[in-house]
Amino acid sequence: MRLYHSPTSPYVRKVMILLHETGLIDRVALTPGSGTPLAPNLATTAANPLGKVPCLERDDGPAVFDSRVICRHLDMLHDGPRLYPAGHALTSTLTLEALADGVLDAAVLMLYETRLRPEEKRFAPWVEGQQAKILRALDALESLWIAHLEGPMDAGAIAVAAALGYLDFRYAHLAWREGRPKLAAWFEGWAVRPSFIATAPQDPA
Ligand SMILES: N[C@@H](CCC(=O)N[C@@H](CS)C(=O)NCC(=O)O)C(=O)O
Repeated sequence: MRLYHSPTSPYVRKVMILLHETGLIDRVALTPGSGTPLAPNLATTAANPLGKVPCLERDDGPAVFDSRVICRHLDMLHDGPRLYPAGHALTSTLTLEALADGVLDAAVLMLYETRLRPEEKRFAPWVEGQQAKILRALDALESLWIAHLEGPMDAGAIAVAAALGYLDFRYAHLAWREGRPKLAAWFEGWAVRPSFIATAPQDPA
């Protein structure tokens, strides 16, 4: 399989963590695929019309995207405990993953706003609205999701770890740990996992 990859994409990191945790990492070749809406990566757009990473070319079928679909697909390929559980538990896992991905969506939109949009066209209230989404989601993680996070590892927990790692990487000034001691303590356990260390973002800039 071939994964269109970016060393800084938190969505790619979700997939990479899952590959490490499940032992599938050796079955995937990585191809550089970073692009932006202003400068699409042609290899990535050939595989994924949306031009986004991650995108996974399977050995036996068309390319799959986005990170949620890739993670679910990969979860069918290993012999360990399922990261997307069967039955009613699946709904919680998917909701948690959606919450974490929503943090990433807001954080990446904020980054594009400052990196890609000309300064005179920026609109501060829109950026503040994205940041408010992140802060509300973090508060929900602290107040509603700790018991789930402390249970068996699932794809939702992987997504949360990737999201918190991305906030540390790009938005350390948000100091997300302040006022969220349970989430911070949970994340401490992630920071030492080999899958998390091996996938730490590397900014070429
Ligand atoms: N919902 C997608 C989001 C993927 C995404 O936005 N990736 C960014 C990199 S962090 C990207 O490739 N952006 C290029 C573009 O928007 O053209 C997923 O979960 O995979």
